Amino acid sequence: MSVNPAKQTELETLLAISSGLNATQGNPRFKAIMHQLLGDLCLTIKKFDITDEEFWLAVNYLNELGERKEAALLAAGLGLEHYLDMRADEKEAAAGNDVGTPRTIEGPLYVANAPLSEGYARMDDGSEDAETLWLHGTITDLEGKPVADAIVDIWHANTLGGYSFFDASQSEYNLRRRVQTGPDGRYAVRSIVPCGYGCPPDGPTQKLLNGLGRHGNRPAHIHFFVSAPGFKHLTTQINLNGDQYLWDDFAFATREELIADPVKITDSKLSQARDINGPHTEVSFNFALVAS
Ligand code: MBD
Ligand code: FE
Repeated sequence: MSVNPAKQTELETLLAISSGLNATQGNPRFKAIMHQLLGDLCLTIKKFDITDEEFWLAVNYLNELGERKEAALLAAGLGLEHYLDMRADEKEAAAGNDVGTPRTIEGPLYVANAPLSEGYARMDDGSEDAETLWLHGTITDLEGKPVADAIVDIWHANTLGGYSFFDASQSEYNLRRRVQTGPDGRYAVRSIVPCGYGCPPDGPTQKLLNGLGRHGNRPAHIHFFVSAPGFKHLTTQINLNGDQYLWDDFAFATREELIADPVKITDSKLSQARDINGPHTEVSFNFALVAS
C-alpha cells in the first residue's frame, strides 16, 4: 500500500470517535451524516493544505454568520436551497406525480400570521411614494376548476428591496397579507411594485460572495404560499419580467413558468375602476394546485 496505513487508521479512528460512531448513544442517522461531513471536511483541509490561519478565519466567519442571522441567506446564495427544490422536482418526476405551478425557494424572509382577509387585501401601508401594483389571479386545480378556501399568503419587498420585520423602518406586516379565495378561486391585492433585493453589503454573506466574485442581488419578485384543503402546499415566487437580474438571481429561484409580465395601465378609467389614482401596474398570475 502506498498510503501510510498507520496515518489512515489514525484519521479513521478520530472520525469514528468524533462523529459518535463508537458511542452507544446518540442518533444513528445524525452520526452517519456527521461522519460523512467531517470526513469530507478533513479531505478538503488536506487537499488545499488549509493553514491554521485559514481554519480560524472560517470558524470566526461562522460566528459572524450567526451574529448577523444570515445562515439561511447564505444557504440561498450558495444554491443549496434551490438544490432542495431540484431534488423535490426530481423525486416527483420519478414518481410520475402530476405537476402544477412550479415550486421555488421560500427564502429567509417569511413571517407567519400576516393579516387575513377574503378575496382582496391592500398590502402596503401607504408610506411609500411608489408605483401602485394590482396583483390578481385565480387558484385552480389541474383541470382549471377554481379552488375555494385557498389561502394565498403573499410577501414582498418595498422599493428599497427591504422586507418588514427585517427592515426596522417598515410597519409591522407591511407588504405581507393572506387572502382567502371564495368559490371563484380568485385573489386580488393592491400593493406597490417591489424592487429587487440585495444582500446587506456589510454582512458575512456578501463578504463570501465577494470572495467568489459574485453579486448578491435578486430580481424583483413576489413570494407566495398557496394552500387549500385537499391540495399540496405550494411554495413559490413570481419574477417581474424586465428586471436586469431576471436570469441572474444570486439565489437561483427564477423559472420560466414563474415570470410575470407587469402591464402599465395608463387609461385612468381602468385605474379608477380599481379605486386607484392611476397610472398603475397590473400583474396577473394564476396558480394550479396538485391534489394531495
Ligand atoms: C430574498 O428576498 C429572498 O427571497 C431570498 C431567497 C434571499 C434573500 C432575500
Ligand atoms: Fe424575497
